[in-house]
Amino acid sequence: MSKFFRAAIMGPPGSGKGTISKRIAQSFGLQYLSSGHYLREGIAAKTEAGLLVKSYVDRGMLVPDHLMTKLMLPRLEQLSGQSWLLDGFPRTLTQASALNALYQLDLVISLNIPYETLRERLSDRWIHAGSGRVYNMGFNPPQVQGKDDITGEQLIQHDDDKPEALVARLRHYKDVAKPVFNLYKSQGILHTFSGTDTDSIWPYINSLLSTKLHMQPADAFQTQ
Ligand code: G5P
Repeated sequence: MSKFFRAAIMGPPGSGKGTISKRIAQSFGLQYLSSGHYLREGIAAKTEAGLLVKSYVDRGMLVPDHLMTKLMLPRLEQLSGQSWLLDGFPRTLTQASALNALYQLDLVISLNIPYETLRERLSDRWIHAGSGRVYNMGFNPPQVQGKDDITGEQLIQHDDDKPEALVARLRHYKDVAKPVFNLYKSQGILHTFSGTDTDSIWPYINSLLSTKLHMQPADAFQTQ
């Protein structure tokens, strides 16, 4: 195993990748990189690349592989000497192969959540655009309805959480995820967690990571 711990989390839209990644980052001190967050940053900045990305994200389509690798791989380069967790990248076999050529992952977490659960969660999801803080009107509602807890600013819904975009996102996810799972399964690093609620799945993920990280040498998280 490499000196630093490198992991990725995969799952369909609304499966809880973001929620669980934040818990992992907080509990285990990993750097956390979310592809969706970086894409939304580009969209908000209204750069040429951001507008191109928006045309895919709004339709629930995957952003082309060459744009994704260009977005994510340089960020990982900046984190050389640190342990990290990727949320939402890689999503296709091309992305996984590009990542694999540079880094050997230690662990891939896959979240397996029923469709009906995903649909309910996403239709109830609200976001603070500035920070990316995520709320769910049932699971983790804001203190004041429609307002961000920290800034008090108005919450919004993503265009790609609307029903038509959601169905397209789920279909694409299934098609492209299978060969990626096969790759990681063949490397013996894929761990799948199934269930309908994050709080029930979390103790199993927490326990797996505690075991994996405990096996690392004591200096595993020192910088180079
Ligand atoms: P993203 O941003 O990566 P998705 O579509 O993969 O987006 P999403 O929608 O952000 O994933 P998530 O991170 O899996 O979902 O889940 P989450 O945000 O933590 O939880 C979803 C909601 O459920 C939240 O409101 C949360 O509070 C709530 N929740 C969590 N657990 C529970 C629970 O137990 N119970 C209840 N009731 N609620 C719960 O990507 C966006 C787009 O960017 C592009 C694509 O176009 C993609 O569609 N993109 C890429 N394209 C190509 N390649 C890549 N690598 C790409 N990465 C992103």
